[in-house]
Amino acid sequence: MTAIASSGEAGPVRLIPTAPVAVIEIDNPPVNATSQAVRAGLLTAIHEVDCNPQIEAVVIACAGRTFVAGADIREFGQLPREPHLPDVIDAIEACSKPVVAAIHGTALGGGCEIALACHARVAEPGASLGLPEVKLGLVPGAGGTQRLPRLVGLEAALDLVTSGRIVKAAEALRLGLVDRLSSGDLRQDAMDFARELTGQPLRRTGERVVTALDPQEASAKVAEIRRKARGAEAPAKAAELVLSSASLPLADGMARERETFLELRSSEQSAALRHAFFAEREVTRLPGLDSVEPRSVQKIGIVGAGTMGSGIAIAFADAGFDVKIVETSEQALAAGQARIADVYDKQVASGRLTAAAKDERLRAIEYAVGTSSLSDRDLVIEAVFEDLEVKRALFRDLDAFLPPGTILATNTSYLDISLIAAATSRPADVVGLHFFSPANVMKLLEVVRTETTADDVVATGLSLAKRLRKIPVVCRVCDGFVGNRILSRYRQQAEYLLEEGALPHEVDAALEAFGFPMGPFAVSDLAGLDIAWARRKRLAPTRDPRERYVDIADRLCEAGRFGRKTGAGWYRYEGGKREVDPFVTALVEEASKRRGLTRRQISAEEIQSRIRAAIVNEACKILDERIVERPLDVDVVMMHGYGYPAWRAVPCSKRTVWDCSRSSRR
Ligand code: 3H9
Repeated sequence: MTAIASSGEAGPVRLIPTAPVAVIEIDNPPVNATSQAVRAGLLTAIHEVDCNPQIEAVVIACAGRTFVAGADIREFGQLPREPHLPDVIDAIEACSKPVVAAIHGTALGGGCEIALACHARVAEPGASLGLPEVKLGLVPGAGGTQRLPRLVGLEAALDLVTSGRIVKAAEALRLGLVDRLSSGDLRQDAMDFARELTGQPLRRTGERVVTALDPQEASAKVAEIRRKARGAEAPAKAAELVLSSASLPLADGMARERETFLELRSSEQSAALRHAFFAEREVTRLPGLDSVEPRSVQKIGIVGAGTMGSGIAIAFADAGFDVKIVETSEQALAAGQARIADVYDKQVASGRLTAAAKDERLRAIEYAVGTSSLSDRDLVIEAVFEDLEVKRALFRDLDAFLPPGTILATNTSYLDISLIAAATSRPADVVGLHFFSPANVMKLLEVVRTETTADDVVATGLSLAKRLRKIPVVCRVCDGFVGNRILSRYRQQAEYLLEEGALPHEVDAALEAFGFPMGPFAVSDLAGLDIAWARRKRLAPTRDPRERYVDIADRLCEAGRFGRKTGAGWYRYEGGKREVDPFVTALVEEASKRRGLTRRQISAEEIQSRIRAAIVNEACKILDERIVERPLDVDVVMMHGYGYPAWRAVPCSKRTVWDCSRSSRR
């Protein structure tokens, strides 16, 4: 087998001209993105296939861990350079000989679009495919909105393109997105398929016809997609393009798609989402920790089987760890066990988990009364009552019998971890692992280091996060760490707005329109008002009397309104539906009177900019105090812990800081 280079010997694409079926191999680590060199190489290789009479068919395959994972996102800030991907992809589809895609890893964005233009697709069973461009504030820009519906129909294409959902090979096969799954040797299977296709009419996706949706149904779908996007503009634009595939010839549909892609590529929303994409990856690399080996951790001990402890146990069991959870009594243990079983039962009922997988996860979790059975654990994490002395006593107890090197982690949300570490003889082995509720769902993990935490313990926190498929942010100790500290300022500002004239539903509506999934008062009702109330009562004696303190939440709690679980909080819930409650309106108006404030109409814009300014202000203080190393750490916390809309310029981006300082001068 001879290999000739298509774009210079060192190029990322080479044609392996085996006869009668050749292979075009893309080798552009880490993810075979379609950089300019890849596009140029592909175009040359396809021309060579067309011209070489000995080649009857060709397979496009990739070296390394994945098929093409998309266009090179790093090039998006620059002027587009020829050859453009749509032209390369058109050339693939127009090839006079069968072209088969051999897909392993992920075929995403431009990679999926290459596969769509091939005349057939074979995928490894573990492969996945999708058009995630909307997650970058874009629409597919190389035919995805036009060819996908031609292959899988409008309904499925609308779902995939507007959500950016990635499908596994089995679903792709069911949808018609791939033709075959490989039985073992992917390249050989693809070559065999290509050979079968020689001499037959070419299966060009772009020549297929799309059945249109009923116009009313189509516009209802676009309206629903726009509503769900809560201000992000790409999904609805993608939907319109997909729908146009039923009426426009391929070339016209592609031209419209390209125009929209280029317009969105230079939008602020896409710039913000690209910042988020790279921030999520950069956040896992902490300066100074690159060469530090994490400790080996497989056996996890969890103290406390309440809501947090149970969620943490599920997160570890889901990631294949060996978990042991302990409680102080059989009764508390049984309650925890029931809570865990209930989460898995719901997952099975909704089809997200098979019964066999549930049994396997349940088997991974052991239950015991008392801490002494934790002596074989590599890491023990406490999720007990939020009280410093309770936690210090527990760590003193654990320190007495756990072998040297066992990591002691605390899931505290606010307490000073240095004081907890000081209760042990191994402060270097103590770290905060702050999960967010529900711990098995939320992506964010704050890894909190004290002045004495060893580097390899911090590195272990980062590596655990990766195994748990969470996004870690390393920070130092302060009240509430990054997320809860910012949240308390955000809540405080929301309460000031109540005293000055807004009502809870107006604040919530303004922030939901800004892009948060829920406003702060609706979130409080969901989480329950009682825990924060208990904390406020604990802190009351040390609160600065000069601080502006809004007591509406205290009065709600005094009235027994702890949120959804009691049927009332900031709202009332009849039949589970959130409703504005005149009782709360009266309480808010009384609070304004007590403060001596004349209530005024506050616009949604003012609500949004004041809340945003409160967030940015606290973020700047956090950076100033070196609680985190970089602005992107704060951005990641806000996006993944608090639903800050990533398509907005995130809190620490230059754009947001500038906007906030401008609006505060108005
Ligand atoms: C598109 O295709 C537009 C087209 O429709 C039209 C064009 C005209 N570009 O995530 P990882 C880097 S839009 C550049 O840690 P994993 C990433 O930054 C694109 N770089 O690995 C990281 O670098 P570093 C549509 C990229 O195994 C390294 O690769 N495609 C790109 O956890 C490893 O990444 C997407 O949106 C890229 N496209 O996950 C897919 N992708 O080591 C985006 C990755 O320096 N990518 N890098 O930090 C992903 O979803 C994941 O990276 C993937 C691998 C699932 C592929």
